[in-house]
Amino acid sequence: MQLTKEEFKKRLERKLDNYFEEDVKSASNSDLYAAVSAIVRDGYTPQWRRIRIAETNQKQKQVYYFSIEFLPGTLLKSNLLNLGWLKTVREALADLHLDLDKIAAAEPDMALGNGGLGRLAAAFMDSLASTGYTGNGNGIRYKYGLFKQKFVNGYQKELPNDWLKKEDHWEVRRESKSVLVRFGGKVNMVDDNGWMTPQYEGERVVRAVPYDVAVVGYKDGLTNTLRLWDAEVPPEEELNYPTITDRRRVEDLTSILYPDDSNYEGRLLRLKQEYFFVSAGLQSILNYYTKDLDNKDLTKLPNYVAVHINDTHPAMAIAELMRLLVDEHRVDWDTAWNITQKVMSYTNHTIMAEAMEKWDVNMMSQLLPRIMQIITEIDRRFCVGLKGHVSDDVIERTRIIKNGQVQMAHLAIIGSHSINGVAALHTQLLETKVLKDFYNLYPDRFNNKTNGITLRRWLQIANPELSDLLDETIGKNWRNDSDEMLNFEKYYHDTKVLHKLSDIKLDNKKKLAKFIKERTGIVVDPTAIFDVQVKRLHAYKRQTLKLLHILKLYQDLKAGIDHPKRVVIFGAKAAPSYVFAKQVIKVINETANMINNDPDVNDKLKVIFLEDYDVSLAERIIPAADVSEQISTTTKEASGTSNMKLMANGALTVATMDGANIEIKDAVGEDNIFSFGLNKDQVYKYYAEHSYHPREMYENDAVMKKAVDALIDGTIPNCSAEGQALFNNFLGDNEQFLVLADFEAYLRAQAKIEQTWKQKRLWEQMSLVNIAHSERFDVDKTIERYAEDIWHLKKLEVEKADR
Ligand code: F58
Repeated sequence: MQLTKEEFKKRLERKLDNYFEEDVKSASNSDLYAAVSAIVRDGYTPQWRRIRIAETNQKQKQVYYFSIEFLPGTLLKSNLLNLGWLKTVREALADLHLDLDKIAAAEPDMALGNGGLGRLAAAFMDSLASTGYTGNGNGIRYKYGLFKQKFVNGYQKELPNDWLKKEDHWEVRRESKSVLVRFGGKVNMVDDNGWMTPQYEGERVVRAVPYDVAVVGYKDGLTNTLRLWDAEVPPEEELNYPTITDRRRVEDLTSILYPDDSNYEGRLLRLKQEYFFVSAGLQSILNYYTKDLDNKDLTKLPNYVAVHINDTHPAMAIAELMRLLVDEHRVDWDTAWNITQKVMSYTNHTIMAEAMEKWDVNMMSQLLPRIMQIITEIDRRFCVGLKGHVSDDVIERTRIIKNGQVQMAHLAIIGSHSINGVAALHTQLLETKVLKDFYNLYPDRFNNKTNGITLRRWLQIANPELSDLLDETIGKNWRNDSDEMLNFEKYYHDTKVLHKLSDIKLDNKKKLAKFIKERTGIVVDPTAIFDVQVKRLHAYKRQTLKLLHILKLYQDLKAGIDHPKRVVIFGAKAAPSYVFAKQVIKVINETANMINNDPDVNDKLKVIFLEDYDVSLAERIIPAADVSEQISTTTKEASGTSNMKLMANGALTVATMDGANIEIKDAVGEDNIFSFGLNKDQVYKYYAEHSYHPREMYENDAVMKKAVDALIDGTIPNCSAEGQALFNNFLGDNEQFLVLADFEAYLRAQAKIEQTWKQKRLWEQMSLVNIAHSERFDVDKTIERYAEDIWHLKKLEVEKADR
């Protein structure tokens, strides 16, 4: 739908008047945000409805992406972009002396995720709609999103993220689509006309109410739905929840997002959350299938429905679908199992053992007695089916229930037709190491789907200047067809384009410098190397290695050894219960404080740890980065996605050959990336032979020793305990992340970065190559592969006028 500037201005005046009795001059940014988002909503609502009707009429297969996290960030600019209105609205507002960026900043981040996994789920939603596939998100409407991070005396403090305090302008409550979810009680199987049927006793019934968020596809795309469930007391059950505490317990179910990447607290609540959104989602799918599509034959379900399990958190979907089919729809077990396997597919996002979910059988039996029975039966049949075909050892290693625990990854694998990793190396490690037994059992189920990013958000929205340069050089069609970005490489020798590229970067760095000044009071030089590491704080991601590099640079500068100017920028949240990660934050903050206030260093080196890294902050930092730090211990980072975003914005990557870094190197070529460090075989050799002795390395390398000693010799003030903790960690023989083993190679890579930085033209050329090849990580390409290989979807045929 076209929108002219004049029409927009008229609508804006009307909305401001109706909603707030304000005009453009008197309205606050928050009022303006509400008014502009209302105009956007009016823009997509009719097509959202028409597309739902088209879906029902065409009865084409749909995917439902089940994820306990979705991390869309803010939606105003992305909805404007996708409607094709961004430029018009920006200009119309400018005519009125208003700034779209300031208005958009009034939108709270929808931070219903921790990191990469949640962000990927949001990118997939955007991409499904943009590529024309009917894809639905299914998740939880957390009242509190990922915590707000504050630094107090250098320590991370967590504050609640009350993102719904101001009403959310995108969600629509759909009470009529509510369903009931049952917890606890006892279950007795009774014979009902020859069908063993569960009878529940003393269970708690919770009402799941969906809030739908429109997912507006780019230009000619669809408008799909992200359905997030809230928990309420069912009106007909009020008497069973007589006290405020009883009611609060129900509301608590969807109160908080677990902020933990390493280990879980409040496990029972987490288990409840998992079952809650899985059961609600599947019930609403079956309601749609049997009622709206009027389909009574459930054996045909896989022709219409694909359910994707994003990591193991929704893996109970397998048992729940079995329950719904067998208990509620009276489908026999074998048929139901066949349907379930065809419907379900599963993505694994990590090989880290501690993140592999396991649930206590007792806990599950109490909370979900019927589900536990069903899982027990799946496990029994799995073992019986394998008996005699493979060794008993293999059966023991692969079965679902072991040592009183339910292994969720095993359930996900056994109940799905497809299992994928998120980068080539990660998938290879799943097949050959972590899930080797399963790969031997079901080789055809395994496949790789390397992650992607939405270039719409990370280039078009976050970096409009670079997007304009692409338009001017290669034409505008890259915005629809990312393959065309490869043509940018033709400008490798074009001095004018290279200069423009560096002007744009400098401009973005100036903006970030201004923001840093506002936020922290620290002045940074925009002509310095902006060296960026943004991701969750985790030992395997090795912010610690960066810290040691900073200490080494500092020591050099103090000793009069010169280096090009550098600003190191961190953004990272630590899980609240992750002690080591929080110690790292404290030491980095104290190191930053020391360096930033040391007149000897002058402004040769600055260290900036920005608080509260989230999608919005990422949009400010990433376009301004020169160097992208991707330095995880090889084999540990499944894929990484900030690596792709930074590359698309022309940052040069310093990388271990881990996750998708390998594919970045393949795309840009060895000369356009700074790769370093142990390879996977060397890492596994250390583990297998227990041959990692970091203390020897430390004793034999004076430079390393000096940097590491800074942690304990009083160099860094106010963090002796934390410094000591890091020191002990680095030198322990069982330090799994091999920080010191990569130290020297990392310094060499950094020295190369400094040399390259001095050759301005070469740097710009490398940057250009990285931008051009980021097309490889366009999420739309990733989605096409999922749609074709895993979900078997066709695009919805919708008249252009109906979109
Ligand atoms: C991330 N996982 C991977 N998990 O670490 C990263 O390499 C990958 O690029 C990304 O997934 C997308 O595939 C991740 O973000 C979580 O945050 C989980 C949240 C719930 C608890 C367990 C960790």
